[in-house]
Amino acid sequence: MLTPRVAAIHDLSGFGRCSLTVAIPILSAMGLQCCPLPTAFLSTHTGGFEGFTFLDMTEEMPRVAAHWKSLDLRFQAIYSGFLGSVRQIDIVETFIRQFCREDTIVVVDPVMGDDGRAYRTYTPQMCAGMARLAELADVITPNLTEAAFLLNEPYEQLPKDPEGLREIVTALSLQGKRSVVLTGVSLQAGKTGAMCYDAASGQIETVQTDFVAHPLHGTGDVFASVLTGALVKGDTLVSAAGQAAEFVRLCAVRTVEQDLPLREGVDFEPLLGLLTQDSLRKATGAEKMS
Ligand code: PXL
Repeated sequence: MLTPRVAAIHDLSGFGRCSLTVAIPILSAMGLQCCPLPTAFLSTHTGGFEGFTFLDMTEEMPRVAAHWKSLDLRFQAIYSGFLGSVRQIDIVETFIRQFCREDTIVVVDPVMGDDGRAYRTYTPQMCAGMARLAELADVITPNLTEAAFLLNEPYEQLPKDPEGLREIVTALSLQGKRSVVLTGVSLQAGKTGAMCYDAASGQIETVQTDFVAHPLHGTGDVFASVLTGALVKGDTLVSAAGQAAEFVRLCAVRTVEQDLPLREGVDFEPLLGLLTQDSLRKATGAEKMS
């Protein structure tokens, strides 16, 4: 069997472990070929570092897509995240339309912000565009801040109770058209996880693991990368979310135990072997709650 391919459309931040520096090793460890289409090259990510450089790759992206098309490249998944400009939203939309085939899984991580605030380079126009782009997705992976942006509701007013959260994931599914994995959901003290609306079954299930620490940078990217890899390997949405939540928990534990600077991202590299050996798939330890 050919090694499945994932087109990964994210920024490349040289330091700080997020986006492509997370997606490439994780997808590779899971036995998948990651083909990066960088949206920007930054010296570091934008959360917690001053004076970062930012090289916008908008002009280059359609050229890369055109070359890949001329080579008739096919992807089993298209996985997008942090975008560098408003124009990139149209470019990624076109990319999805050009490369999406019957069996292609489109995962849009609508990266826009955290803790109720947009990231520094995200304008309201970009957030509106991100919502449009997310309409093309089979699966979206917003955190609660991004859910508020997608639904155009104030973050502070989002419900925190299980019934209210179920209404949010249902609304985000666009009448069951796409699957939703809402991250940062806690239904129990000391736990955190993700509420999943599976468009294939219409079911809502929540995976929970022990809460470790917040804020940890780049955990959304680690989560979405493991989730994407597991979906490409044929796992169900809930199983994929369970593996992703458990991997993030293990990375968070290592990071906190070593007292590492939080802005440097989670210490995931020593744990990549778990993904290669499929250990998390066999025993995720993630609890399922309906
Ligand atoms: O982890 C999300 C992310 C991705 N890429 C860049 C970021 C952030 C969050 O701050 O700054 C460049």
